[in-house]
Parts: sequence; C-alpha cells; structure tokens
Amino acid sequence: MKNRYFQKEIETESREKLEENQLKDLQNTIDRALTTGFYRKKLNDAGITSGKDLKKLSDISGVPITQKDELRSLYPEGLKAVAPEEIIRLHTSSGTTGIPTVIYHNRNDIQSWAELMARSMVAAGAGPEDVFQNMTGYGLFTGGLGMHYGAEFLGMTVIPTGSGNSSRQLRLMNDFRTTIVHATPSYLLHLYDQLEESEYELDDLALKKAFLGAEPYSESTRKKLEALWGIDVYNSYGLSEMNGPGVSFECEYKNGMHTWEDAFLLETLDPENHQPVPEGESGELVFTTLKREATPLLRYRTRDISRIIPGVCECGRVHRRIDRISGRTDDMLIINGVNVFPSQIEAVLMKIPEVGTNYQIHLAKDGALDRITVKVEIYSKLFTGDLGQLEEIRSRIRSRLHASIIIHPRVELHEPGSLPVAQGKAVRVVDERGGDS
Ligand code: DLL
Repeated sequence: MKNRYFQKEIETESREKLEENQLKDLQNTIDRALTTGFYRKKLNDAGITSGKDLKKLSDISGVPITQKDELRSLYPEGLKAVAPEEIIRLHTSSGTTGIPTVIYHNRNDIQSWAELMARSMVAAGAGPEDVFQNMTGYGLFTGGLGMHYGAEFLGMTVIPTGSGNSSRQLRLMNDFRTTIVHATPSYLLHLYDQLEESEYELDDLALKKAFLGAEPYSESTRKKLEALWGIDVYNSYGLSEMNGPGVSFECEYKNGMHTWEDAFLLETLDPENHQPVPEGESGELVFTTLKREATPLLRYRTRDISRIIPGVCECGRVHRRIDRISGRTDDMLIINGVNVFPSQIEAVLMKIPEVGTNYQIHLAKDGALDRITVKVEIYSKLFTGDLGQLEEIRSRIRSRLHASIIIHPRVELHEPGSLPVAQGKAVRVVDERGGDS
C-alpha cells in the first residue's frame, strides 16, 4: 500500500513551514551546543555567542565544521549538553580505525530516534501487520537497537535475532512467517547461499521486503538481491554520530532516500573547501542535529559522498532525497596512479549473471607497481570441469572491469562460500601494499 505515513503532518508539511521550524531548532541547537566547552570555544571563535546570531538557515555557513577526529579527541567524556542523570544510553562508533566517537542520549533523544525509525519503515511500506526480523548486531552498533525501538514503536512483531547464525535465522524466518528483514546487503547475499543449502524452500517463506544499509552497495546489488529472494529492497542510510539508522530511508518509490530534515539539517559540500555544491551535484554529506538534546552536533562531516536528488518525490514527502552513497572521501583506492572506488567494481560484478554472492578486492605490491586482484565467487554449477567455460567467464569479468576502472585487474574465480564473510560490515578491500603507497 503506497503513500502510508507515520507522522503525516511532519512528512508532508510545506517546505516553508519545514524551514521555519528548522531555523528555530537550529537556534536552539546552537544554544545547547554553547553549554559545552568544546562548542563554546569553536562558536565564540567564529563570533557566535547565541543561537539568535543565526537569522536565516543559510547563516549555517558561518558555523564551524566538526570533524570526526575532534570528537575522538573528546573520548570518553564526549559532548554532554544535559545533566549526567538525564542520560539514559550511549553508543560509540565501531572504532575499527582507532578511538571511537561517543554519542549520549536522553529519554527524548531515544524517543525521537524511535519515531524517525518508525517513520522510515512505514515510508517503505511496513505496518503493524508485519513480522520483522532484525539481523544486525545489538549492542554498541546502532543498527540493532535503533531499528528495534522503531519497529516496536510502529507495532510490528519483532524477532530480535541479532547478526550471524544463518541456520537459526532461516529457521525463524520460516517458522514465524517473517515478512521483513533488516540486514547488511553482504549478509543477505550470504544468507541466500545458506538458504540454497538448507532444508527450507524460498517459496515457503513469507518474506516481502528487506531494509538494507550500514555499508555501501550498488544498484546492481539491489537488483540481484531482489531477483534472488523475490522481494523489494529498500536502502537505509545513517551513521552513529547522527544516532545511527533513521537519517535517510527509501520510500516505496525506491528512488533515493528521504532525509528527515526536521531532525537533521542537510548540506552537500565540496570536501576540499567546504563550500556548498549546487543542488543535484555530488558532494560530501554534512549534517547538523536539530532535535538531539544530549549530544548536539554542528556541521558534522560524514566523508560520505552523495547528491541531493532534485525535485519532489511522488510519495508527497517534502523531505529531500539523497542518492545512493557513491563512495567515501577516504575509500578511494589509488592503483598505479588511477583512482578507483570499490563501488565501481561492485557495480560491474553484480551485473554479471555467473557471479555469485561474495567478492573481495586484494591489493599488493609487485616490485614498484601495484597489483590488483579481484576474487570473485561464482555459482557452483559452473565448476563442471569445463576449463574453457571458466576461462571465458574470467576474461569477460576482466574486460568488463577494465572498461569501468581503466586498469587490468587479475581475476580469480572461487567456489561459493570460500571467501571470508564478516559478522558485521563486509570487508571488501584487503590492502597489503604497505603505508607508502
Ligand atoms: O552503519 C548506522 C546504520 C545501521 C545505518 C544500520 C543503516 C543501517 P556506523 O557504523 O557509524 O553507523 O557507520 C556509518 O556506514 O558513514 C557510511 O559510510 C556507511 N553507510 C551506512 N549506511 C549506508 C548505506 C551505521 N545505506 C557509515 N549506503 C556511514 C552506503 C552506508 N553506506
């Protein structure tokens, strides 16, 4: 059923009204931020001593940018704009690349996050009649608890399985007639292989939709998953510094992710000079929290690259859509001087019918040169002993990749289930070139 709303008034109010509220909330957020030593200094240095110093939304350009490293340097104290006894939960980022960032929430923050999540899932067609299996990690990772609270708030039957344990996931999906799953795209690809080897039949499952996010994936991967499982896949974007999931979510038109602009002020900036790019052009996503009380963040650089999709969505929501994340400012690979984004490689692979559900990009040194090897799982039925056929597939993958990324990668074919599967976010790139490359 299209055009369902959870908070119709907020979702469909006029742009004018939305921006009027954004300005008020921005001024409040600045005042809140000014109660922390960190932002008091930053804002005062920029000549801002009160929220009222911002007279219009575009005055945000005078507010200093916040970088991830600054938040890291505040660990574990972080930013607290409320009394400690008001705080009821904290989350940290995964910190795989060093010290994590910490975000605190009070009761209102947890409630508004649940509302944003419920609103997102209703936009993607979920309702109280659905059985929702939440296959992402519960704990500090925001995917599990974030979606869980939203799903309960909207009234779905929630199965809080958490990540991993594929045979149990499949059994629960089968036994409880799960209609919607939440997972990472790499995990849902992997789960399909597990389904094929299990006692369960796809036709017996009740699955209709999947909400997938937390890691980049291409439109080809969405199409592949939709075809394999016979479901609709909706893209979900967020980051722990902006609560987690529930920042941007696709509606039933699946044409970009509505960013909840009553809660997050959205900017797309040139990553080099932090100037706004024209609407519709690619830039780095930068967000300011508008509602969060315990840890307000101003102009937080995400490093994620996307663009605002111009125009209004058919669903009637006023909140603007962002395109699929095309990469991060820090995930670009430089291979023998050529710039390559992992997403380009994925987009090519997932369009090739023989390619299975997992792949990995491997970088190493070969003398002075970089060597890239793309390891690809292909379906087991292709390992028939016909070497000519395998060689044809390998060279087809190689030439399609070459057409997209200019360089000639080595391509290795692997059997299903032979490449590593991560518990959380997929590790797609293994770079063994050492620090000087
Ligand atoms: O991954 C929050 C989340 C959980 C989002 C579940 C969606 C679903 P972090 O661990 O802080 O938070 O990682 C945030 O993951 O800056 C992006 O680089 C990437 N990311 C998240 N969603 C998407 C997506 C959660 N749909 C970082 N497409 C972000 C591409 C995504 N990248």
